[in-house]
Amino acid sequence: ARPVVAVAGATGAVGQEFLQVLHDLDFPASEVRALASARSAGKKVSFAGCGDVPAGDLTVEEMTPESFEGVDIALFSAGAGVSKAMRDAVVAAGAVMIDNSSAFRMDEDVPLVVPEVNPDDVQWHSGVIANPNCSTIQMVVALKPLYDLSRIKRVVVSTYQAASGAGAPAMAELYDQTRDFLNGTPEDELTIKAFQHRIAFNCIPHIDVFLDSGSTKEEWKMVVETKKILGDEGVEVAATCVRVPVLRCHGESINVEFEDEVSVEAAREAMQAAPGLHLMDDPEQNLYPMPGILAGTDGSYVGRLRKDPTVEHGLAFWNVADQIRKGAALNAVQIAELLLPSK
Ligand code: 2RA
Repeated sequence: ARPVVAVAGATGAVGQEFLQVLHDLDFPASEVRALASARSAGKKVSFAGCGDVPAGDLTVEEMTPESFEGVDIALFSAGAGVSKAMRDAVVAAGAVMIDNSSAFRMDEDVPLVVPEVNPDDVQWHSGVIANPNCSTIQMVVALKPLYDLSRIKRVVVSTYQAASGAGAPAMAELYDQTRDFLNGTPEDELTIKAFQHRIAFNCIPHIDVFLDSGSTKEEWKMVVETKKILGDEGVEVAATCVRVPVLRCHGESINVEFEDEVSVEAAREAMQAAPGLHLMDDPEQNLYPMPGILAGTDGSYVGRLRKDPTVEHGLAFWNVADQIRKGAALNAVQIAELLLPSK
């Protein structure tokens, strides 16, 4: 029978994109339930339909433990607290939770999956599969074909992260604050809520909380999640995560050090053939991925591929992906596709 799918957090930026991706992939659902907090219950969310579910408005239901009766797949993006509160009810109902929050990513019994990288890990789930952090997903899609050429010893990554990572209100704040700033509104009268400082015409080297190590939790996520997804605790990752005034796509500058020599040509060929990866790389034509033009796309995009001569076996490249799609909603629905009975 076709699966019943619940979207938990249906009114948020990622929740809305879950519905869009279910349609875009024509996910073979028999039913789609839109769940959110009591505050949103009764709201209508438009849905273009998928599987047996026709296009039309879905009425948002209040998410309670009982919401998951009869559900097969529960796509979650409602914050770590809600995922933790609902986990037992989802699993008890016999559903599989695919969780976009950071709640369970590093749990021993929870696979952390990017379908292009470690699809087989879904096989050992015990009710919950975690969607990695957006900045990790786009990077490991690019690293996987390289890792298969030669084991990666070390990755240095600097991120240029879009406002969307902090949700729809943060995107609106970037937009409105930029207009206000251009209209001459004094700094102390600008609305500054989504980030620690003004984001318009600014960059903020602070995403999530600071740890004792001096890194932020966002940087820590990129380190530990990359190891788990590649299945190699020996891969060293040094990350610096920065918020930039861009709406939806994250950019990442990535340097990779290998155990053995990897030529640019071999890397280019491997990346060209890799699933989910698109090379946009022709400097003579000013061709490279840019966050301003890749919103709404599904791939992880690579450009500026070149030798890194500062280490024995090094490459460097630039990487862009849409944070809400491949960085969250698309990756989660692709995980759900892995759970479907093979055709
Ligand atoms: C951010 N990666 O960009 C974090 C959470 N989505 O804010």
